[in-house]
This record gives sequence, structure tokens and C-alpha cells, in this order.
Amino acid sequence: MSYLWAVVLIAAYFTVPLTAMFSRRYVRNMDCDDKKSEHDILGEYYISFKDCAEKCRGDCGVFGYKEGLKKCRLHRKLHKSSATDEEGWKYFFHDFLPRDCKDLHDNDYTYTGVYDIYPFGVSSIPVKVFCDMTTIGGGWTAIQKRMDGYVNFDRNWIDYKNGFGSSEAEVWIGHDVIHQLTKENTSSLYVTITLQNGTTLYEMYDGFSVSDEAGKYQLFLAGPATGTLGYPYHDLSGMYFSTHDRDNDRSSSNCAALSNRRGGWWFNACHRAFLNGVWSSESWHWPWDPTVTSGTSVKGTTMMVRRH
Ligand SMILES: [Ca+2]
Repeated sequence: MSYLWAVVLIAAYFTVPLTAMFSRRYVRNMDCDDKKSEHDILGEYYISFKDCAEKCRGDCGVFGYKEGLKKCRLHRKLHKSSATDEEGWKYFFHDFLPRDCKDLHDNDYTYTGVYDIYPFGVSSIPVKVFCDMTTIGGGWTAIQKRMDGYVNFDRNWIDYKNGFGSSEAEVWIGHDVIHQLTKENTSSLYVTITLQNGTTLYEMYDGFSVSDEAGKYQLFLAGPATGTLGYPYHDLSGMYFSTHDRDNDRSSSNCAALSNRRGGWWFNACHRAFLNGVWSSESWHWPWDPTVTSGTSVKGTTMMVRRH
């Protein structure tokens, strides 16, 4: 891992480190690091970070803090576009609980990386997700991401339900979160497969949702679909999720347990698209028919969702 990436990952990890320490919640906007705003200032103080955060009440929607000088600035709101450069400042939004990456993007967060979101509401624990803030307008929440095969995707039902891996690297964020993010039936799905030669193919569907556990996490896909993967999605839409310990597919066997599948998926009988196969393996057949026929040519995959 290069030094730059280490810095990016460490910075991303600390996106929301402070939520548990205070009676109120704050989210740092890393786009504003080393900048300061001169607008809508409610007050300026030399106090501890904790006191600064506690002072940001009422009209105060944002505060800046310069650690070295213990300098605290309270603002009514942030005018990011008119901020000027000054090293050492960090800016925090108060009481902002994003449901998903779209909420973050709509509130001026343009850094692509890992954030905490609160899909289950205020009193719930946050979920760490990777947000793509650049692709087709940004605001995409990654529900699946693979890049090196480090994480094993041949998992049981409970693992797929709760999620596994890490949003900093390879991840399945879990069906209960995916259901929560898509249950209003107003989400798009963006799928990518990056090939070993560096080409990234994609397909975007205007309608995507996953049902709850009682509904066996049934997948719904709707068009129109656009992209370069070119998959006939009726093979996937309507399928229930299956794992090696839970057979919900249309085959007489259990697709998820067959030697040339070995991963959880919305299997039909069995599949024409399957992104959770054994990494770099000859036995990972048909990641995306007809465009990508073997898992050995796959260098990375993502599945991302965004509310309309
Ligand atoms: Ca079966």
C-alpha cells in the first residue's frame, strides 16, 4: 500500500470519530479541511474542542476548529465555495445524520471514501459505507465491492444478512441494510466490472430493491437499463437470495453450494450474472453474460445504489 493510500484510508476512517463522545452528534466534512469560512460567523473563541462542539447550539449549524491554537468558530451555516485556505482547520456539521451517501452528497460532501450513515434512524448505530461521490453525479452507496479477493464471499445466510468485509476495502454491507436503503422502491442500481486489462464495464438500472428477510431478500430490478455490460435483467429480477446453507433458487440442486458457484446470490437455475464467485478462480463462471464469461478476467466489481 502506498503512503498516499495509507493517508487516505486513515483520513477516511476518522470521518466520524466523535459521535459517541458527546451528547450531540457531529460529522466532519473532510472537503473543508485546511480551509476556513468568513461567512455567517456567530462567534470565535479559544476553547477546547469539546467546549466548541457543546457551544454550537441554536442557530449554529457548523463549527470550525483549529487544533493547534484551540480556536473555535461557530457559523450559522457553511459557505464552502467562498472558504479560503488556512492550514489546520477542520469543519463539523452538527446533528447531521445521513441516511445514505445521497444525503451526504446533497449536503456538499464530495469526498469519495468511507462515511458513517444511519439508515435505521437516529437511535441506531451507524453503518460504515463507501460513498462514490463522482460517478454520474455522485451520491452512490456501495453495497458490494471487490478488488483483490482478500475477502471470502462463500458465506452463510447470516453473514449475507449482516454483512462482512470492510467498506475500506472489500465488502458486502448486508441484506438488512440493503433492504433499508431500497425499500421505498425509488433507488437505482449501478453495477461495474473492471477487467484485468483495466476496462470498466457498467450497467445502470432505474429501479432496484431487495425485500426483507421474511421475503427471502427477493430482488426487484426494473428498467430502463443503460450501460456496457448489457445484461438481460429478467434473469435476475424476482429471484430470492440463496447461500450454501439456504436454497431458495429455481434449480433442483442448491446453486450456491455447487463447485462452480460457491457464493451467495439471487440464483435462478442457476445464473447468467453472478458477482460473488470465488476470486480469480477458473470455476467462477459467467460473472456477467454475455460480456464477461470468466471470473479470471475480473479485477474488481461494485454494486452501488442511489435514491432517486
Ligand atoms: Ca434449489
